[in-house]
Amino acid sequence: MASVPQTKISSARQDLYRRMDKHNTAPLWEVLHGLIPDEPVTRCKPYLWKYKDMRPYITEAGKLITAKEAIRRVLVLENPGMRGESCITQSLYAGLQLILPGEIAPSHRHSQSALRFIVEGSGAYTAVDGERTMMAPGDFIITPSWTFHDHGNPGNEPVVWMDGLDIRIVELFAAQFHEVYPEEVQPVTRSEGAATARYGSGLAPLGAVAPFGKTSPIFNYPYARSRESLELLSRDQDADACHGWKMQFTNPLTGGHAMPTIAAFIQLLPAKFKSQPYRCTDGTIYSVVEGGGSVIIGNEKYAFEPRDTFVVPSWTPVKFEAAAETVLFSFSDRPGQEAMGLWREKRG
Ligand code: GTQ
Repeated sequence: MASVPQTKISSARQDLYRRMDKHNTAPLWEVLHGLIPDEPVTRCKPYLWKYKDMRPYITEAGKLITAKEAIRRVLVLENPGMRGESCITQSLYAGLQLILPGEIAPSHRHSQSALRFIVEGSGAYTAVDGERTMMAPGDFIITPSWTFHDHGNPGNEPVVWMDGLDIRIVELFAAQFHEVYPEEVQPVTRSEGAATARYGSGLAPLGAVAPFGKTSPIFNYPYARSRESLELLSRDQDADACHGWKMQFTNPLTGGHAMPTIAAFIQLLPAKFKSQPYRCTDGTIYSVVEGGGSVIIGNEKYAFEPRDTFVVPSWTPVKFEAAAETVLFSFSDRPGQEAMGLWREKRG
C-alpha cells in the first residue's frame, strides 16, 4: 500500500464512497470519532428561564387562547442549543402550563409519561385514571403512561405548573401512541386521596397489582410532606458536599424511581452553602422552590430565585451557591440510563 500515492488513494476512496452511496452504504472510518466520542457530546446548553420574564408571556397567552382551544396551553422551554425541537435536554421536554379559573384541559392519554411540578397558584386539579388530585405549589404529580388525564380549575386564581415529559425517549423507540377521550372530562370513579390512602402510608392492599405498571401507584407527592422530610433529614445528618440534603421520589411498591423513564428529586441547601462541583450523565432540569442564590453550570453563572427553571446538560459541572436556605426540585432521564448500565457521576 505504501507504494500507492496519497492523492490516488484519496480519489479512489471518494470513488468508492460515491458508488456505495447509491446503495445507502457509507464508510465508518469517516465518522467513527463523532459516533463514539471520548466523553458525552450534546447540543444541550446550560440556560436559566427567569419566571419574571415568563410570567407576562404566560398571562398574555391566557388572553389569546383558551385551554380548550390549545388542548394544552403551554409555553415550551426550548434549549438554546436545540431551538425548534421542543426539548430542554436531548431526551426530555419541559414547559410551563397555565390553567385559568373555570377552564378545562380536555382528557386524553399517550404513551409518553408526564410529571407536573406546581409553580404558582392553587385550586386546580388534575385527574388521572378516574381520580382527581388538587394541586398546590411544590407538589410533584405524575401522569403515568397511557392513563387518561384532564386538568381543571374550579378555583379563583390562575395555576401554573412545569410539565416534564419523556417525549424524545418515546420517539427514539418510535413507540408513540395518543388517544382522545370521547368526552371532555373523564368520570370521577374514586374519591380524592384514594391512591395515597392505598399506597402512600407504608401500606398496600393485599395482593396489590401495580395499577400503573412500572409507574408509582401514588400520583401526588405533596410539597408539605417533601418539605418536612427534608427538614427532618437535615436535623440528623450533615449536608452532602455536592447536594446538600437530596432525596429522590420513589415508587412505594418497588423502592425504585417513581417513574420508569424520569427520576425526580428534591433537595435542601442551607443558607451560605457552597457546593463542591459535581457532574453526572443525566442532563437535569431544576425548578427553584424556595430561597435564592446562584448556580454555575459549566462556564455560565446564573442568579436564581423561586419559580425559575434551569437546565444542566449531561456531564457539565454544576456548583451551587445558596444565599438563603434553598429548596430545588429537579428531574432527569436517570432511570433509563441506570437500566442500561450507562449512568455515571463524578464529584469534585
Ligand atoms: O398535560 O397532557 O406540556 O400532553 C405536553 C403534552 C402537557 C398534558 C404538555 C401534553 C401535556
